[in-house]
Amino acid sequence: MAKLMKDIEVPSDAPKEILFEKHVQFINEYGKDEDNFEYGMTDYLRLSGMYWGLTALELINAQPSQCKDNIIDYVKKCQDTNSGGISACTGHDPHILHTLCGIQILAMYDRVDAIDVEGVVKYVKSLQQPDGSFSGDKWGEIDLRFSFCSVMTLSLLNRLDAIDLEKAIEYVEKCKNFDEGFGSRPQSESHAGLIFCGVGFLSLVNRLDIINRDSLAWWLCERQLPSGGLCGRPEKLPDVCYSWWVLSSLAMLGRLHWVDGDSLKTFILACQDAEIGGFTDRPGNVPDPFHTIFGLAALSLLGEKHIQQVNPTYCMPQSVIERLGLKPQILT
Ligand code: GRG
Repeated sequence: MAKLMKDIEVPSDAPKEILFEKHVQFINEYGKDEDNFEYGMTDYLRLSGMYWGLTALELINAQPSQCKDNIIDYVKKCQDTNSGGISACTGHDPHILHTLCGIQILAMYDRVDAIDVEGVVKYVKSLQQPDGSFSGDKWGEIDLRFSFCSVMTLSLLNRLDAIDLEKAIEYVEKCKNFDEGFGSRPQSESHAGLIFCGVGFLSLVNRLDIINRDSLAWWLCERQLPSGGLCGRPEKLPDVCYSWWVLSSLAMLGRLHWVDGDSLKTFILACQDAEIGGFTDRPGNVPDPFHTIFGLAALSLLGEKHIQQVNPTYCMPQSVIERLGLKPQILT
């Protein structure tokens, strides 16, 4: 009989509990050695990496080894005084992906006041195009991810009034496909990562009514494979990060219970590195902060009691979202 879907085997000796202490050690050690080759090669991810690692620590109630004032100072140094945008690291061009990460870090530590907020607002506004879409930076690439990041940045700053929201919504609606999924641009293939961006955007602007939620929830829960893991689109392998992109979208749509939480949890736990800590994409691979935050955040959505509650729209601790008085739309 033909094999219907690609999948992997979860090894029987893979971790079955959350290795909290190992993860704290892994994140705090990651990227400490500035003379290391990998450190130099990942400059372009620095601020995103900080958001992933610091949020992961916060969710498991641990402290960063770096002093928080230094972290805030670093974000501040990454703000470009001309455009107002924030870059991945000092000396790089600003980009909306890193602008959002910078603001998420500052919001989490209640220190948005440390930077030029009006500069950030001006930057995000400058990225909006006449058709409502957003470019990632001044070089002009358009992607649904950038619509989501722009709107989330402004929402964290309470400045959604700064852009043409109706046009922005119109563009996001054009990225929705016949299967109710979202692609990176109009007519692009539905992909779970972009679905998170589309659903997240609509949750932020209170317009989840645009989606036929059961059709989309069905597409999303069909991403679960016999191993328990979730993939990002049909015929692809499972990857821990989709535990977040798929599960958070289902949570916003009020359909989290449509996946088998027990087998997903087994898959996520199996993706931990028992020696050095951190999560990998699939069992046995090399861990990194990206898969670590999304593994832990997905476990939080699954109700793991020793992990802080995460907000499915912002991927930040629910306590922070409440402190900021934000109320993204979450269907029940
Ligand atoms: C987390 C608050 C928050 C914001 C982030 C930038 C962004 C907003 C979301 C990105 C969503 C996305 C596109 C995720 C997918 C990442 C990924 C693993 C892409 C790999 O693509 P392929 O085609 O993967 O190599 P598959 O699994 O389809 O083979």
